[in-house]
Amino acid sequence: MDNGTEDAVAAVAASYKGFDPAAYLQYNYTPPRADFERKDSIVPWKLGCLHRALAEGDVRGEVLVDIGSGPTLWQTMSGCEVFNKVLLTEYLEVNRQELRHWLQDTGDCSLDWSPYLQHVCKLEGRDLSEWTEKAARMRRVITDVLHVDVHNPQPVAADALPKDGADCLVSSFCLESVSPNLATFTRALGHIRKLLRPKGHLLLIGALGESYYLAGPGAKIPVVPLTEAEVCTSLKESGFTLIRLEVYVLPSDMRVGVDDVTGVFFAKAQNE
Ligand code: U87
Repeated sequence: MDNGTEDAVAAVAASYKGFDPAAYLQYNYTPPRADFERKDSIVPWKLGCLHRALAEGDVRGEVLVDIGSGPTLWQTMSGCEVFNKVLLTEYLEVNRQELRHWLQDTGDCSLDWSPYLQHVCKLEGRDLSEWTEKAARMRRVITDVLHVDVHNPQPVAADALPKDGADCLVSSFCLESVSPNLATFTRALGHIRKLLRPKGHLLLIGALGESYYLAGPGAKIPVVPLTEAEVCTSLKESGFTLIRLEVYVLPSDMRVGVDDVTGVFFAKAQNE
């Protein structure tokens, strides 16, 4: 890519210096966006997509990797039951620190994940009280929190993954939130595909029509606005076969002033 693109990538990276994990969790992971009493709230929708995609039985193997985890743990709550080894990855040290606090159970977390764990237990047909067992399983199977940069042709350290690649990748709201334009988004998809074994699955969640979000007071981060059609084309161009794409349209009361997202997509795809 040309210098202009690399400058634009660097400008997005600079905007991440203001990322505030506690504020970010407050904006996106409390009601109304995380209201477990409502089926049309964003978080229950996302958790339902991941649960269903993994319940279909075709996504199997040993190793699951979450790309661009941020300070959040919900993305692997279903996957932790299917895979025996789960790796989280994140670009910012403040977010890796937040994840480690929860994994080490030190008590100083910015968000209580127990309602999330209870909700996923319910999706799995288990008793709510089993959330503590799910938490224990997550702390056992998540073996590392690694650095990642999706703009690097080798996004995570080569020796961190199995030689043939992971069996499954999950990634939520990462690629479009770190890419200045569609070409860089597609290139990043190609980079993460290299972490996946042939025929391995990708479960990708992301924002539609978003041009910015706030990641803390005064931390405005630019986003490449995507359409459903662009997501499908980018997946194909970067070597994935699309199995299914689902779209969620934001109800007006989920537009809470922390971004201008209009919808959310969920894609289940397979490496060629
Ligand atoms: C999450 N996965 O909350 N390479 O889903 C790799 C990088 C790079 C880089 C920065 C975006 C927030 C999306 C987590 C975190 C996702 N982060 C890291 C936000 C935007 C819509 C919306 C959002 C969240 C960076 C929830 C909901 C909605 C962040 C992560 C992106 N608005 N990763 N080069 N640079 N990152 O530190 O942790 O990507 Cl409901 Cl609607």
